[in-house]
Amino acid sequence: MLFTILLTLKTILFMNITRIKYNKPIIFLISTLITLFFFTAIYLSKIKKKQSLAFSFYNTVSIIMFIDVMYHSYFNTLPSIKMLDQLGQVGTVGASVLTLLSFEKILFLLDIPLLIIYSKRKKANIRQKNNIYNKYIRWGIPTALALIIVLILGYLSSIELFGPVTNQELYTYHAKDIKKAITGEREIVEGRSVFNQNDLQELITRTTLKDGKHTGIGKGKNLIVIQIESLQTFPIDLSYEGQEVTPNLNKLIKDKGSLYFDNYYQMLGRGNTSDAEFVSNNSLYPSMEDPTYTQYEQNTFYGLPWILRDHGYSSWAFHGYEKEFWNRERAYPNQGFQRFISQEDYNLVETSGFGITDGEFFKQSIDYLKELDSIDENPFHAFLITLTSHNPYEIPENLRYLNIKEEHEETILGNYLQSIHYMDKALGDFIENLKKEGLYEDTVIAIYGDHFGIASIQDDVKELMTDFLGYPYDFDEMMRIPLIIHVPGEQINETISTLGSQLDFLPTILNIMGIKNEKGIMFGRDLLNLEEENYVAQQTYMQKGSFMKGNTMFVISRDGIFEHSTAIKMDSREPVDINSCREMYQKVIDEINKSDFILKRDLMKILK
Ligand code: GP9
Ligand code: MN
Repeated sequence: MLFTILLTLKTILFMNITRIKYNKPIIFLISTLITLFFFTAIYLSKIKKKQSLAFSFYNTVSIIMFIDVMYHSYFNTLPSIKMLDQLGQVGTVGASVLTLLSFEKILFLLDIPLLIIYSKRKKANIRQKNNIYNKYIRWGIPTALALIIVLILGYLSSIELFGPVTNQELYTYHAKDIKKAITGEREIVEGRSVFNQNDLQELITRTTLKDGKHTGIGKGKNLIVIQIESLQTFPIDLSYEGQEVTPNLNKLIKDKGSLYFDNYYQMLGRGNTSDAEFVSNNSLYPSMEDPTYTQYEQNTFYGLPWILRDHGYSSWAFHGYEKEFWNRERAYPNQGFQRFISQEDYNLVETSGFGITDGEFFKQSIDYLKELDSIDENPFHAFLITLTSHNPYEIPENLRYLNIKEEHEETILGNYLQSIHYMDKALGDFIENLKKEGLYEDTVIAIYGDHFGIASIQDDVKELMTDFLGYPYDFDEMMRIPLIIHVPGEQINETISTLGSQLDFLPTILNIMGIKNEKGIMFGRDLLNLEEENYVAQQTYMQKGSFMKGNTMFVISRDGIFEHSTAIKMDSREPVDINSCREMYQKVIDEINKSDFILKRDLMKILK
């Protein structure tokens, strides 16, 4: 009885933390009936170790709830069993995971030690009593409960609420997810309804860039792309207690030859940093099933490294962490990188968090860049991925140059600004070194953030950020990242506020480099020569079907019901009539499905 009561209380807590909004009573009823089903099946049975079994069940469900709420507070969705593959990575991000802990989440586990004692006593009692129930009770009660559950689920199906309810209810969500993992069932229906000859034609037309604004200003130059860990837009040009947080980035943005995209967004699937890389280099949507670098490691691709190589470039990737992480080492050859300079190629003289500091990473990369440059007379492409400004942003004392206000000390915001400031310094030194080594004048430099650093999901963090910024810290501000493209020697300087995302990086940079993508296809658009209004279709944090377009942000409801969704004007935060979003909602789902279809069928193999 005690386990049933406690698990019911935990169900209420679980529903609260995961912010279930619609169909609450029915979700609660299903969870409670399933809990009752398991406990009655155990306690009324003939098995001897009833108490141990009931306790194991209780613990398992408590642990699953705990994992779910932890995951939910970062990703705004429930985890999939398939993520067990990535369990090895939890050790690496352990410090980041700790920042998500809160008292209410610990409650899911807190009672277990006390219950161990209680359970031992109870076991003794049960042995004494050794209740044996007649078979009508033994079988009848659990069967009746199972029947009620099946009837409710059947009824929900008939009123089209099966999906919305089971996407949120603890037991049925995981049961569905496990079934999917076992049967290998995939999200989209493959076939002509998803992708036909017309779609292919439309994509080829989209991919065929026309000459226009700034086309070819970087032609024949080297290209260094720097993907910065957790860099959002809000620290750019931010004065914190009279100190510039990113003086070097600010200077670069103001320099002649710079284009600054200030309405640019992350675009991630299950692979976080590695998806930022994948999407930016390939202009395809990331997978939501597994990290794209793992799921499609063997696929054929025709992204930035390959396209540049077809124009004589040599293309290397640089990252200071273990080469196996995010499956980079195995995925990079098919991405087109000819060499991967990873942790083992650096001297770890100074470390922070994951490993080598950005300062050392950039410094030691210079020699490798010289080697890359000396391969032949042709230009090179280098893709550098930084590391130090990674969650939880606790960098060593001697790398903290920013004076943090007392109230922000040891908060996620204070630590974040500190580590971004450090990264900016390392980056500034790197640019100076490029100049010294004669690698600057002939090189286009593109810099962007991989994804947000501060999540807006947890209420306390959201409040801290809203207070700090003076405007609501919602998904739009959270996922906004800067993109800077700098072409030395050019007289231009512009801030481009066209809406875009990492999906648009490839077409945009190809326009700058004056190179056409003749073999592949791209889902993004050249942000400098866009004729129609662009849109951004997210799948993480905001779920599939959500989008930003113009000034509108449409967020699909977690239960997947269109009518429960919300839409606002991003500038005034005023509500928008969701009916005006229906067409776009369908369109973004179709777009993502098409991209998914291309990955699933490995279509690039045929096209390339
Ligand atoms: C690891 C680094 C961090 O190599 O890129 O990845 P993240 O945890 O941000 O996805
Ligand atoms: Mn990252």
